[in-house]
Amino acid sequence: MTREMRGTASACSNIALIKYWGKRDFTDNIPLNGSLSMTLSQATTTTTVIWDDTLSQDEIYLDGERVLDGRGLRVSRYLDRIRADYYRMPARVASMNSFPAGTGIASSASGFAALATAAFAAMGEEMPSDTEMTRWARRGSGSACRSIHGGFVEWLPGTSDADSTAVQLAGEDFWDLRDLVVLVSRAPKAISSSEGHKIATRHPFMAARQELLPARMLATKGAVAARDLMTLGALVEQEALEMHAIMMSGQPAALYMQPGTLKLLHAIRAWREDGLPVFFTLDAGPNVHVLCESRDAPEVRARIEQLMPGLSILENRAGPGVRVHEDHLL
Ligand code: 2P0
Repeated sequence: MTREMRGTASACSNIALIKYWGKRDFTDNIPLNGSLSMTLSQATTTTTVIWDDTLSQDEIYLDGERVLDGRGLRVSRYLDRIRADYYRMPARVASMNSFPAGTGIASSASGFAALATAAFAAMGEEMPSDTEMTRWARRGSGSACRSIHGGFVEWLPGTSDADSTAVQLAGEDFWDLRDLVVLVSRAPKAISSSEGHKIATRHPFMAARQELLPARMLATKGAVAARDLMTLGALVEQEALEMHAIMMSGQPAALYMQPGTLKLLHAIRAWREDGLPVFFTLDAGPNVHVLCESRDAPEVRARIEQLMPGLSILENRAGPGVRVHEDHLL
């Protein structure tokens, strides 16, 4: 009897409202603190995995191209961890992003959530629980554990591989919040996220940040539960700027913001003074995530286009969790 050894999954990226920046453990991606995210509907990775014992080594394709560099190695190393517990055979892996690579949208979050899920789906056995899948995704890339779930998600930091998992706080239909990702710059990052985590972990401000975070997390969860954008937005802006303060003052320093980033942050604050409820957050890069209610999204988009003509804007609502399906790439 032949067995289907092929599986495909799609996962959305996510934007952290409370950030993961600094790790307790670098092998299993155990964070220093909990984080909270919104899953992004328009930033999807689809991945197919085929376990195939006729191959002599893994074959990895990203966006249609065979990759033989560090990105492929990272996928193979990850598959080694699954192979250590399950099938010991090579795999053919193909992955496609719905958003262009190098835009600064976190493709490792959607990428490892989709890869982990596709790898297990390809085994043709009963899937591990969602909680177990958040663990598998996290081992690939920390923020990927939050992309297993849709809507609004909390990563409970735990202290070890056993208890660091992500849980859904609210589904994608709970609140029609919008995140307009404004692609301010496509320049490659000078300091990678993995390097950034190391620098942050040894940063002298980190101890103070850890003291502040429990209260901020509680307030942020309360604001999401109440669908209270004014409270949420204030917390989220403070959080984003605090993370960038640590990035900018680290050794070495990471200056992710570009002139366009600051121009937009100032404009968002001015629009708010004008009565438009709009807020920002930032990732480890120059692009701005502009948060607003769905009813204000057309006005916010028009103002961004007027201020900075020609920039791409990716408008997200809260997206779904990872899905297994039959639309295979291979
Ligand atoms: C986050 N970021 O919470 C934070 C905010 C970027 C800024 O998680 O080393 O790619 O793969 O666990 O998940 C980016 O770091 O790091 C990130 P690894 P990851 O979304």
